[in-house]
Amino acid sequence: MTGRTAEAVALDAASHPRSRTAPVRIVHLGLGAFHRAHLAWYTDRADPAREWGIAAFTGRRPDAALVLGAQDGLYTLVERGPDGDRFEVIESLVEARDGADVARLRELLARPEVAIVSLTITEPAYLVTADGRLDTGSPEVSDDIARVSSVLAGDASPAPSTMPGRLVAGLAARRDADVGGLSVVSCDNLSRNGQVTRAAVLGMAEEVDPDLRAWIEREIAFVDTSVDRITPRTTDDDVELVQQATQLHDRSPVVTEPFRSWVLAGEFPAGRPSWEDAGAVFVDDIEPFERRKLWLLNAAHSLLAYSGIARGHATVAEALADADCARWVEELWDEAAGLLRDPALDLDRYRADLRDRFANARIAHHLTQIAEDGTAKLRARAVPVLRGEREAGRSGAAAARLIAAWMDHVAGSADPAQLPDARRDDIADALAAPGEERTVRLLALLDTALADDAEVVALIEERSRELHAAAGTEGTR
Ligand code: CS2
Repeated sequence: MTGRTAEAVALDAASHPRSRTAPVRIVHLGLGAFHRAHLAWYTDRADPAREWGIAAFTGRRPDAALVLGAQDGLYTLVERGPDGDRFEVIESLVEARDGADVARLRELLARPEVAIVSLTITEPAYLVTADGRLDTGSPEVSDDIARVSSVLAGDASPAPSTMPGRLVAGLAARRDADVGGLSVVSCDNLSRNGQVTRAAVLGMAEEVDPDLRAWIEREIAFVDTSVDRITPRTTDDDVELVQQATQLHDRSPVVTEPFRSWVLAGEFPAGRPSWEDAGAVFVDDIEPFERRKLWLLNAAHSLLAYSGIARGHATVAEALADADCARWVEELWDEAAGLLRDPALDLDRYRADLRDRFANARIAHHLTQIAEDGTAKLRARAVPVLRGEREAGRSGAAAARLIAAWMDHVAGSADPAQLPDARRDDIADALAAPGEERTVRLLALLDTALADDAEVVALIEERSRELHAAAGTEGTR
């Protein structure tokens, strides 16, 4: 490690003895930075008695388990405000595993004290169709149906590789152990994320064992949540900075903003940490909160990403400082606000906070990271606003601009077959179509009803011309 000072010692249980190591009661899928800045932070803060340990399984990056395992699950959370950094060692993560270790997942879920399975697996990993059913047409899903069936028949390998596959294999072990239900808590940016998880899991269970499906329907609670904390990927510079500041050599710190929010709706039949002590809010109806978050924060992020990259910007703060991008964000927020009528949402305040959060230039939130997985993200962030506007008899021009910016972004890719998007092959096929047909086919990846509407297609093409005129570039579509 470059610049490692002589005094720095490795961060682990020896250099940072915990008052007590919590027993595993939460199993998490998707060991990324966001989880470590969010649910793991809330749990650490809400559970001073150390009764709720998290065993986390990796998703896209299996090496994260090795790095964190070597540190006994400990890591530094850097809270980066506009004026400075705060460092804190998080203790709630007590086990880190490769996501492919489904045998360990099954072992843990069969324990009565395990009460929660939480998820941060990214939007496309739910593998549901636009109408909300398990996408059995996807090769990943059909391979996993076969794999889960063999796990249920007693064959340990090959292990399932998808979330629905792994979770159903784990829940089958819990049913067989007869230790009662638990809660599944999705923490991804999807509308009704708990219900989407439920559909994916029930769909998989139905394919492999209809009795298991009935058991899951009876015993497992799927909790809807709205999650928020801006957390870019960790860089080598962050590792260096933590070492300089703490004299601890932490190979996997997480940098996040001071702001955090977590709204949950659902049941916890086997118990939960008192997350409300750390500021989480439990509500009966998640919808207004999730809409505010997805349509204001996340939609603006995607707009800044696609329009900002096209205009040569690298980070959210840089794009927001561009007067055109900032105006487009405000117009998008005006449309979303017109669809969010509940005064309790306090949208003026929410928007003011977002402007400050996005402008925090000390958080280098890279637009290329936000630009990933556009199809799954825009389905939740742009489509409902555009549909809502059309249903209200308005044009939806600002939401259409966001979709146009995404289309221009994918059309500008040197090799669409390499795009960081689960639907890259379909995008590449759509881009091969000529003229307007291209717009229709790209739009159909987001929403088929909108793609059938000639006025919407024309509106998106007009917005694309406007984006190019503003950037002084030629359209490629
Ligand atoms: C971002 C989110 O990458 C993205 O798509 O919009 O990760 C965003 O930073 C979080 O939802 C903030 O809570």
